[in-house]
Amino acid sequence: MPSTHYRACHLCEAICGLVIETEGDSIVSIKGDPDDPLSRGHICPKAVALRDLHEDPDRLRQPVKKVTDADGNTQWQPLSWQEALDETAERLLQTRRDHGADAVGVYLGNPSVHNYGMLTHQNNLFRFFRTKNRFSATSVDQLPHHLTSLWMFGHKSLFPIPDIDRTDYFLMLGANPIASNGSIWTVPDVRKRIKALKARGGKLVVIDPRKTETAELANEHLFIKPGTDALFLAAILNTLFTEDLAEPAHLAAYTSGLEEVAAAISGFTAERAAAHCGIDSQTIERIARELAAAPTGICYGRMGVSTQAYGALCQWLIQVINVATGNLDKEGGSLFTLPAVDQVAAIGPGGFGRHRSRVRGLPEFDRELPSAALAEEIATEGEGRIRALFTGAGNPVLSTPNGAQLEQALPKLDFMVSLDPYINETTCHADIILPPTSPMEHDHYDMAFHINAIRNTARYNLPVFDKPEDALHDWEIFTELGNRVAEGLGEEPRAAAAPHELVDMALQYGPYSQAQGSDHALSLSALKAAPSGVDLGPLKPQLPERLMTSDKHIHCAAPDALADLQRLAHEFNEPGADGLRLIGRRHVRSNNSWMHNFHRLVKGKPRCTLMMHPQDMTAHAVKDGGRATLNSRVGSIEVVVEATESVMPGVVSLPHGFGHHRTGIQMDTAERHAGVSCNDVTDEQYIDQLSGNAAINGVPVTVTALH
Ligand SMILES: Nc1nc2c(c(=O)[nH]1)N[C@H]1C(S)=C(S)[C@@H](COP(=O)(O)OP(=O)(O)OC[C@H]3O[C@@H](n4cnc5c(=O)[nH]c(N)nc54)[C@H](O)[C@@H]3O)O[C@H]1N2
Ligand SMILES: Nc1nc2c(c(=O)[nH]1)N[C@H]1C(S)=C(S)[C@@H](COP(=O)(O)OP(=O)(O)OC[C@H]3O[C@@H](n4cnc5c(=O)[nH]c(N)nc54)[C@H](O)[C@@H]3O)O[C@H]1N2
Ligand code: SF4
Ligand SMILES: [Mo]
Repeated sequence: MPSTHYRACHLCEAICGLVIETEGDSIVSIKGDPDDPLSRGHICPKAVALRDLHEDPDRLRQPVKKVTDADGNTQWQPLSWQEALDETAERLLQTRRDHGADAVGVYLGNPSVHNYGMLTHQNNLFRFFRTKNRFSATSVDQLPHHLTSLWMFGHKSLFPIPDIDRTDYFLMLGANPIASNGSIWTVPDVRKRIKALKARGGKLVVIDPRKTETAELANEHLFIKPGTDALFLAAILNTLFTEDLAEPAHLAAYTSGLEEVAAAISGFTAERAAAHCGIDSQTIERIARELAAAPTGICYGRMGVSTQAYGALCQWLIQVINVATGNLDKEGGSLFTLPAVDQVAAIGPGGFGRHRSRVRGLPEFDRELPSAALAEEIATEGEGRIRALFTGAGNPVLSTPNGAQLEQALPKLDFMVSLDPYINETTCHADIILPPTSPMEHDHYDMAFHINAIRNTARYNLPVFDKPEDALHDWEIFTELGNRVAEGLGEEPRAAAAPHELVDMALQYGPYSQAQGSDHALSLSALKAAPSGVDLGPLKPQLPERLMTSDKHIHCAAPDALADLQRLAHEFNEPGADGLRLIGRRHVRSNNSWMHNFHRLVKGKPRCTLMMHPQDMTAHAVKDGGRATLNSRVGSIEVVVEATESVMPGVVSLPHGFGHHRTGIQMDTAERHAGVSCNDVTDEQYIDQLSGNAAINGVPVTVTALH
């Protein structure tokens, strides 16, 4: 019997609504849901891969344990859930008993934020392991955004969201939403929205070392030398101050510290920036003036300015610019959201530097240490060394800097368990793999990304298929493990409400609840009755009430950021070194490391190429399509070079998430499109020294032709 299901896609931050047709156990079609008030029918090529993921024969359906036979051959042996959970809990407990809580390490990857049961239930297990050694994809990604929000707005998740549909001027740095579909900016169908911005006479300016798909659409694209954005942004801000263009307007009454910032950046002139950025001083000043003159404007930066040596400084400067131009909390500027399940109200604000990593002394953020320090915390002997590791929904061997070093460290563990559907580059090192149900087999409410969305909406969807017998959801695995650990410690297990019950409660007391006097009267049953989602309206100004600082002020003069300006001044006192810099690249048919096992997403021209400017190719004697080694302080990989003028001279670009040639993985299609891992040359020591975030962009590299 054919039937129709509704579901939001959880693969990326755009959270597009989908209509899924099934027939029996099969998915017949996946289409965009025109009635979704946020995505309005938009869909990208990855959505149909949800079917491939569900049907993938390589996706584990049962726990497996690594066993080694007498000849030293390893094999994966199927286990019952009972056996797998008992053994996992016992091994984790044993490590805790013998070596203390810090001996248990945790790494959680990106999909753990897209899977609401993982968010609501992970603490059913982790509350027993109050380890300092927690890591996640945050510190190879958006950590600087959290830090800036904590400093300025009082909460790590209070992100200003670009109001693209109503703006006049959009200055975008280090983001490629046409490929990524937006990040810390849930903006389905961004292409149409950029076109509409231009059609109404608005302007998009893109600052990027590569002329990306987004830059192609922009009114203006400017190449920038990787890692110099902080100079560019400081010069924009300085121009606003020196030319008397800074006008916080409505924000003035509850903004503090702008004068201090103005004084601190007074030496960062456009001339000084121009000497390093590759953008001339007149252009920098012109952009500052245009932004100030526009009735409404946005300054926004993403991965390219977050995962670089001045990530936190860049994100802080961006938000100070939004304040100084009076564009924060204004329609057509950047606004805070008010999601139906409000994370800002529900979770703590976060904190920074309350403890440091054992080996390198890197600061924690929100009780997590920088992932660039994971390998050394496993490999370096001594008290507090990580001896057992739990990974969930992550692939740090491919996704964290110097992944090869981590790969060598993992076998030193006494025990490793991975909560993951695949045997991939990371999980192949585990002793036990616990595979959850497929996304089609559990319900979905997006807990994380409504907070970043350009419109307030809410959507709950039931599972497309029933849960198979003898399968567990991610949240059930956390609960089952937690219960066993509780028993081992002689504690009472917690009664665990299901994720949907928690969401129901949050909705019924949230900002759109009857209890709060909202006409929307949201509850789970209200959302079940509207499977394409409920529209809660456009973003609205909410300051100062929405601020979480104790005095309800925006704090511009963050002491750590002001201090970091010295590092910037110091580094760029000298002319920069000339060598090549490596940057990353995303493609709409890929998603980090785990979308390469689906034929329809990987077919066609190989995408794992090193883009290089023809000028640099001549200088390095490499040819289009030729082979070369890409070398850095930490390693060398063999690459195929692709000639293009879309990268600026001095810059090479390689996508991440490839490198599926490693032995021991069981992902058939990915192995046949293996590529190389960019993170075998990114450097775990090359970080944003302020935040500890990985600097995977702007890495100094050399290229040597192979003939
Ligand atoms: N050089 C370079 N490195 C980068 C980046 C870059 O741009 N350049 N980008 C960085 C960024 S932004 C990020 S977010 C990280 C991502 O880093 P990671 O999160 O570590 O890596 P992913 O490739 O997203 O791996 C996701 C894993 O989750 C599993 N998985 C998928 N869905 C589920 C689920 O529902 N439940 C469970 N239990 N498992 C699931 C997949 O099988 C896969 O093993 O990579 C970072 N690394
Ligand atoms: N198709 C697809 N979509 C995705 C993902 C994916 O892997 N594939 N991953 C998802 C995830 S986890 C994330 S975090 C988001 C990321 O979303 P985005 O940040 O929008 O995507 P990126 O392609 O990483 O864009 C970073 C840009 O920064 C540029 N850049 C590099 N170095 C510098 C620099 O020093 N200065 C400046 N100004 N620019 C620089 C790069 O050329 C690139 O164009 O995408 C999400 N969506
Ligand atoms: S843009 Fe993102 S959320 Fe939308 S269909 Fe593609 S992968 Fe899914
Ligand atoms: Mo990410």
